[in-house]
Amino acid sequence: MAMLSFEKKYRVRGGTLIGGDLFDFWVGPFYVGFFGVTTVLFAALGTALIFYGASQGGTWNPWQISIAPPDLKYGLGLAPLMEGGLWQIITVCAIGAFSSWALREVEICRKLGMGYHVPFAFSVAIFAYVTLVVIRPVLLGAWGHGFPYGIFSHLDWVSNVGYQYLHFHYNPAHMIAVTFFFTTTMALALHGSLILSASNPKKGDVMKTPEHENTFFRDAIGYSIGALGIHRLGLFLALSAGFWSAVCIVISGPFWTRSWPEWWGWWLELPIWR
Ligand code: UQ2
Repeated sequence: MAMLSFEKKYRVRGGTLIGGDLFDFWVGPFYVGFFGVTTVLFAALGTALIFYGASQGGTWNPWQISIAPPDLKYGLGLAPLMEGGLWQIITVCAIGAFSSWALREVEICRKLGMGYHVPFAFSVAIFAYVTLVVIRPVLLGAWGHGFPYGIFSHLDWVSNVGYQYLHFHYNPAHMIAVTFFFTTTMALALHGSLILSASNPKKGDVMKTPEHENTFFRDAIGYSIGALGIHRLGLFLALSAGFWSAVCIVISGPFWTRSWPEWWGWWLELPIWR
């Protein structure tokens, strides 16, 4: 495995969050670390439990395998293993593995003297998942409000919860989240195409410069956000998409129990129409 010369300089001990030198080494290209070990342990246990649950579920069809959360009657208590207990342990393993991975990213950032933007971004994705399987179920008073771990079963869950609010697209936070998802794809399409247009010349030609990139957008729309700016914008758009997704589901139930179209009653009841 080729190692860049600067990597040798940074592949030194220190910068860990916990345990000092414990597991502070590399295996091949991979940094291990305390949180690398906890990631592997949580992921291995969680995966083994998913396979065990699948073996008890009556099908090995990958589309149909599903590990369901407990019945609502168990509230926020522990459920028997085969009645949602497996789902509860798998959820703990998933959160343990995701958080460990984020903290391992933090340790790598510290070793390299970099900003924490990558673990921060990943944390927003973890936050969206935790909102679905912990925060909202706790606010509603039962683990049974979490979603089942299965390919089609989780799609059915999304569809059913959507219809429970009659028309989920009228959820204002869902509207904001969708707008951020679409804007993210537009920003990445603009950025990816701009970079390739400047940096992937025909054979024999030389690469264009960042000045060409700026000039393209100044000529086209009178404004260029800049090479650093587009990445700040992209991070903001993507994190906002995840954040508003979490908001749109956590308000559904805990803070708004009627249909989402009805929420817009405030608009129809404005005194200006009277
Ligand atoms: C840009 C720039 C880049 C880019 C892109 C732009 C040189 C290499 C894509 C253009 C982006 C603009 C004008 C912002 C668009 C706004 C939204 C909300 C999508 O100027 O600098 O760097 O990649």
